[in-house]
Amino acid sequence: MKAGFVALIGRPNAGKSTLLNRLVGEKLSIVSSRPQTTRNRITGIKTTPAAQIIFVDTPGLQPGRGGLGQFMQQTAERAAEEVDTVCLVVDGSGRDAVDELVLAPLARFSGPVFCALNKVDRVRPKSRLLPIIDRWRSAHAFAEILPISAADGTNCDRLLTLLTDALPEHPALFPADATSDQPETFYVAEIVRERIFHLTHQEVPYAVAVRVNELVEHTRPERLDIRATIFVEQNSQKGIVIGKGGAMLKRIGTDARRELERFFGIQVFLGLTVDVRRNWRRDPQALREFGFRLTS
Ligand SMILES: Nc1nc2c(ncn2[C@@H]2O[C@H](COP(=O)(O)OP(=O)(O)OP(=O)(O)O)[C@@H](O)[C@H]2O)c(=O)[nH]1
Ligand SMILES: [Mg+2]
Repeated sequence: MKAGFVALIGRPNAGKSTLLNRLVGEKLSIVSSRPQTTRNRITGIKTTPAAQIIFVDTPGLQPGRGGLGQFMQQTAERAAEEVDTVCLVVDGSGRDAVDELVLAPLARFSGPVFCALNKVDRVRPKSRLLPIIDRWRSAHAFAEILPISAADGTNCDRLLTLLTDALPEHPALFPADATSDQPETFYVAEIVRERIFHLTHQEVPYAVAVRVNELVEHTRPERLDIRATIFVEQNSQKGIVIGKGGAMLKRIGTDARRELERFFGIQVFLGLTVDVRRNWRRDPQALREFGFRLTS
């Protein structure tokens, strides 16, 4: 049996979370078309008869500004220190620069590093990939550089095989049916946040934090009762998240509830309220309260 940890690191928006979901086969990490969607270390566990791989999704590597930005940067850098293998995820459609921000954590890492050139479904003709592969090959001694598409699955099975082969011989670290080690409350907060990323614009999604206040499972009839608060930084943002006559909040709630019902497989009641916490992204106490604290 092989078992171990694989960190997915890379620039914001490269497709790390999409790839984690693809490799695990379940949607565990939220995705949006905007950079800096992921804020925490998120695990996704894939167990096969011969191996258990714990994928670690991370915030995009980016110079961190403010308390939250620094937390995100440190989270990404630390993830690359405490794993067996690193998989660098690059936007292979050409936009990601080959720079120190990405190369420095790789240089510090002593284990094998793979490079997944993602989004190749967007690259035509495929010969356009060759100079990009060359650039990355000369930047670091990767164990392998593989063009993939996390969106359509191209080469993802191959990547899974390569990453599995690189793991140490070890018994499983988690039960065979585990898919992550995040608490349910974290998952719920993330799904609400993802809906806000999809439905609001500009600064609003970045100014949002979601805290689950209550999550109770009822039997007969089976139902999950969830109460959560959406925190924003300013009154104007509160107005946007609530919307005219409460229309936006209702839409966020309905969309999130549908997804949570799919995930948990039971009926869900989701009660959402919106509150202002001024400048929470720079407030150490609020950051702790919203779960942005380094654990190691
Ligand atoms: N065409 C195409 N789009 C992709 C692919 N993988 C991801 N995307 C899209 O790229 C965007 C960013 O994807 P994410 O998975 O959120 O990227 P990320 O690296 O986790 O981003 P951060 O969490 O912000 O660091 C989303 O709109 C995805 O749908 C791919 O293989 N092909
Ligand atoms: Mg992400």
